[in-house]
Amino acid sequence: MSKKKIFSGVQPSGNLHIGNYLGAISQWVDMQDEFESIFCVVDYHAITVEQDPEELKKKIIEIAKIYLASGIDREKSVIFQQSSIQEHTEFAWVLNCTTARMSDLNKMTQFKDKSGDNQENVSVGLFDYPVLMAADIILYDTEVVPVGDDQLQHVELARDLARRFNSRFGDVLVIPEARIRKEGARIMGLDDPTKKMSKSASSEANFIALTDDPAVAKKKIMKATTDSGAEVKYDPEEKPGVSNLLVIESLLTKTSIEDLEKKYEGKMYGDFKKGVAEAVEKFLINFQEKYNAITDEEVRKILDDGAKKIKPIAERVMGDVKKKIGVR
Ligand code: AQP
Repeated sequence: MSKKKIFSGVQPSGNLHIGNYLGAISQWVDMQDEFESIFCVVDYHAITVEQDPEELKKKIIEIAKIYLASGIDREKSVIFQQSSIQEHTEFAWVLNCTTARMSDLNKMTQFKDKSGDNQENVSVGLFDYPVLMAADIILYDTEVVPVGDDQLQHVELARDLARRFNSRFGDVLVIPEARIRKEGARIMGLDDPTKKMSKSASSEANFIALTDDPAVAKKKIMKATTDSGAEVKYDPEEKPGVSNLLVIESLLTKTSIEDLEKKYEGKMYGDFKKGVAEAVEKFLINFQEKYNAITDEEVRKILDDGAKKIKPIAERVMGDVKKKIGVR
């Protein structure tokens, strides 16, 4: 039996954080044996907000290095850069015209969050981003999309657009579904555990970047907002700060939350944070050792080889789409 196909990606913008790693990338690593895996550096998503061109170029390489240092194996999985395959934007245009509606995009909570009070002045691309994401996914006959839970609404839209296309033009597109982690699907901000950890957060105290100096990261954990009371107990409603730190340590050390609660029984928050900080420090030292061992040249070749390998799938699906809509 052939393996099911997964597709996912990260934008080369801002500093990738342990939320991106625990919610998305580490899940991909665990899935790459069971699935035929495609992982994309989604650079055309990054330009929905202003980017410095030189910085963007560096970030694209950085993201691919992060995939590799996290354990994505180039022999098992394809890694490539979105803009290398023109069918992504071509397909997004077709979906824009044939299946996506203004009412779909008006519902997107991420657009509301990212545009804030400035909706009239943000780029059209930021509004249309979920359609490009749908094109990215559907273009490779993707069946499963492993993401953090902030992307669930966008994957649902991809499902709807594929279904609508099929019902109007005939069955040609595969309908994808999201795969969300049970724990870690939403790592919260260290400075405010009621909101998700975010690369575009206004304060660096919000996140642990994968490129943070381990000593600095340790301090960020020690300063993380905790809750009233003294018990180290997993209770996201009553104790969002403590619960978030428990999830981080649990996933980084592959220890159950229950075992961690036992480890910290009768201990103070200070001891607990020290334990989490040490786990984060150890993880970062190990991760960065692997990251620093990869050269830019190696990464460029991996991205280019990856694009060559999967271009035929994109061409076939886009060819079918063109025939169905009558342009070919
Ligand atoms: N806090 C999080 N917890 C768990 N998963 C998360 N992801 C993002 N934040 C968390 C997941 O990381 C993947 C890549 O995200 P992206 O590059 O598309 O960026 P994003 O979803 O817009 O979130 P970011 O990284 O925090 O950026 P900003 O600040 O721009 O919103 C996705 O699978 C996402 O779910």
